[in-house]
Amino acid sequence: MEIKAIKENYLKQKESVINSKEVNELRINFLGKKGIVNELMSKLKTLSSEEKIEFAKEVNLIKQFISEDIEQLMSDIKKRELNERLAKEAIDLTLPGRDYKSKNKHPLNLVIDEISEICIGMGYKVEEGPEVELDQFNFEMLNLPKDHPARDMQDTFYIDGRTLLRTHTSPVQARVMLKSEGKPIKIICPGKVYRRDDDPTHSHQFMQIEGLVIDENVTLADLKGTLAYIIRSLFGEKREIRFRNSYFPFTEPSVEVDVSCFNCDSKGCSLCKQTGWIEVLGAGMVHPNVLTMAGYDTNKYQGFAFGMGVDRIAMLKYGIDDIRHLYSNDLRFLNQFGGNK
Ligand code: FA5
Repeated sequence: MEIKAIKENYLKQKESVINSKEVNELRINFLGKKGIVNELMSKLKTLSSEEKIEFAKEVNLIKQFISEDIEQLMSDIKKRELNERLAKEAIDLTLPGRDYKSKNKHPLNLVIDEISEICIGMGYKVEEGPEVELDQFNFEMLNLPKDHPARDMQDTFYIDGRTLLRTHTSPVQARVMLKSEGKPIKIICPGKVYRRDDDPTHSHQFMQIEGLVIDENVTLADLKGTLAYIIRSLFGEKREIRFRNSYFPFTEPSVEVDVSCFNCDSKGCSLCKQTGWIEVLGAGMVHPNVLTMAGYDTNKYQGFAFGMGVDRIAMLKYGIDDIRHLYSNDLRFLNQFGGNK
């Protein structure tokens, strides 16, 4: 009789249950350790052994009925709750999208695109390399062994004893030479580089474009003609270039390249510091040690390489007086570059 009352009680309580939290409460109330069904068991000891068997059977039946029913109830309610949530979260496809304006290219990218186009027109391929570089490629394979004093020219940020933020794009030379297995190369490599520098014309992060040509019968005259063509395409047909002696461990001979001042037509002004010339890049003939380390036959092949500072070219081209403008993300500055070259 008591068991029948429990079932009725359960069915009555069930009617008012509306969410999964309340289903759980219902479960605990009837099937929990101290729940109504378990409490029935305490009556066992007052019964005779025959009654016990009959009573236990009925208790088990009601337990089974309630637990199956609660499981079904829980599953129905969860389904309903999920449907309600989905209906609430439905995306309104008629809402207007966010206005995303695609703006001008960054001046550094304008310069990289322009130089890349000029070089691709001369048959160069574009290669890239990692910014987190091994000492092996940034220095060793460029004829700068450990403890070489010329490493001081490019002080950098080390990640560990053998890994660093590359100080120039020249390590891409070494990587491409190894990959090319002794065959001719004609590439440019644009990318970010890092040094421990910080003043109006030197940033700790800046960009370079490397150029490398390896083939038979490559001479300094080819280097000069190539650079004159690039510089005139960038700064105008009237520009002259001049080579000055310089030193890079990975080229021999090495040169700094100046362009005749386009601001004053070489008469002397503040831009060229009254000299008539502006320095734009470093270059030279690839050092035989570099070729040999990368597996090239120096009796057959020679090469030239150059590395230009993209920031410097952008500053000259657009009359930017502080390199830090290029990295400050100030829209008043960036919006002045209308995407024109
Ligand atoms: C080099 O980095 C050589 N790897 C270039 C090279 C390549 C020579 C291949 C020979 C053959 P240098 O340290 O001079 O050279 O840097 C080249 C250019 O990067 C400079 O002319 C300058 O325009 C630019 N540059 C150097 N340091 C900075 C800096 N901190 N901020 C902005 N531009 C810089």
